[in-house]
Amino acid sequence: MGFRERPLALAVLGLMGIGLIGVIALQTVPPPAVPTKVPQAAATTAPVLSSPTAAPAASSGGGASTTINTTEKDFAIALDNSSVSAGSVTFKINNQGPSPHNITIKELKKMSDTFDAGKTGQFTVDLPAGTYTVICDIPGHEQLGMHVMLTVK
Ligand SMILES: [Cu+2]
Repeated sequence: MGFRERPLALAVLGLMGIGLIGVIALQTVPPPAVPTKVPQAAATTAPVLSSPTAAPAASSGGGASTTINTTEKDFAIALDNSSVSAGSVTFKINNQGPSPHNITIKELKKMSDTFDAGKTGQFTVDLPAGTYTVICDIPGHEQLGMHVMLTVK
């Protein structure tokens, strides 16, 4: 190492020293302050004890009980519900006439009273699952249009 190169070497050493000091200085700078407040999310993310919200429906212990509003006229039958659950089914009959009409479950041969024009009444029958034809049993009325399908499931 020649004499003329020493100042350069010293300079290099000096720069290295400054650099080293700089590195140390950077490493000793305290890290940015970390927020010390307790995260509020902890409370809201705590596991919530789940309670059963969909308790099984209590069994009725028997068949369903269904009401079907039934309108009769010359010559048609209209049911407000043509698909019901098996069990006791009550037809609430409104005869809008002018002829007398009844309600008959054709397949079961079960028949209501016959109601005159303008009269109302009820007919309750136990219906197992199946597909039924609801008619008016008065001769000729089914053929004239008084028939409707009822599904029981
Ligand atoms: Cu009829």
